[in-house]
Amino acid sequence: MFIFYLCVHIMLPLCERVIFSLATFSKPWRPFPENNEDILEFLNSYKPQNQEANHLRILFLGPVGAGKSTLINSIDSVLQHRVIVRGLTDAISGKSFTRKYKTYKFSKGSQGHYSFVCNDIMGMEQKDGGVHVEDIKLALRGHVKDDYEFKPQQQLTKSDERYRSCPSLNDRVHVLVTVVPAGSVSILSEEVVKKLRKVRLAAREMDIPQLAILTKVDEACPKAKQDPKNIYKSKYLKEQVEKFSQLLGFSVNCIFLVKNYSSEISIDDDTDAHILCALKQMILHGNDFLTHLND
Ligand SMILES: Nc1nc2c(ncn2[C@@H]2O[C@H](COP(=O)(O)OP(=O)(O)OP(=O)(O)O)[C@@H](O)[C@H]2O)c(=O)[nH]1
Ligand SMILES: [Mg+2]
Repeated sequence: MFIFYLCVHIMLPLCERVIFSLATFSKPWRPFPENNEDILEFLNSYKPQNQEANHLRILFLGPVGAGKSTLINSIDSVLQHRVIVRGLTDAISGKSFTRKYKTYKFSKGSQGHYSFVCNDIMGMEQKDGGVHVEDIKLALRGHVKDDYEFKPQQQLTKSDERYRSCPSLNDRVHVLVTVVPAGSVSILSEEVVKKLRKVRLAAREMDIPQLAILTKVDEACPKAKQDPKNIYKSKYLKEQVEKFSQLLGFSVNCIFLVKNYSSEISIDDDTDAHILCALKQMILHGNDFLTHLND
């Protein structure tokens, strides 16, 4: 009896899951991103169309260990054509490894910097742990200065030296990107989903465009690990995108699948392509926001 139960209720669903994670469409359900060089050229020449902004600011947010800091390192790696580890990442802590608010600029060598910056923030945890939702709202409005150390139980107050009273357009966030591991979509805790939803509504009030990145596609899908060209062929990953869309209300065309540079020592074109594709969309959405801000 016990063996029967084990087979029907545990082994069978497990086998189904493994088989499904290997299933692929014959053609990618989203076309493979355009030529990397074209996107790099676009990023190189990008300047915000709004004269009051010197750069476009992207904020990454998401649960602890989702790969936010690694994504920023991956963007830097694509732009510098070698694997870069600037933002510290962690595999084992279970608590947010990133504790301070930090802006990352990306070097163009002798030509200065790209006209977009990325902000890394403490991860979200259940209950009273992780970054405080009110602090994220303050960051969206530009009130949080760099190096502010988040305190999960207490939000940033106006009297704190790291509170910026009069943020300029440059200090504000122009595009918000929610980062979640592809394999964790179905197991996100109710509390983290609630927090993500609260921030999403606050960003909507401010008209800030929002995208989502599902990371760690290599861990979630063996076919994607085998070859990044399979990322948009995987049935399992497509299902995660759809589930995430339903969970938080992102439209499917605002969700991107990415494999970060987490264990590699050199970059490759196909992994770059997915990072570049997502980054270009962040810039386009953020630029629309900046352009129509005074309409
Ligand atoms: N296999 C794989 N591992 C990844 C990927 N992205 C990140 N990681 C690993 O996941 C772990 C956590 O990554 P972090 O970038 O520190 O995650 P985070 O969202 O910044 O986490 P906190 O700062 O703690 O909130 C690290 O060990 C990374 O190397 C990915 O796409 N694939
Ligand atoms: Mg981090």
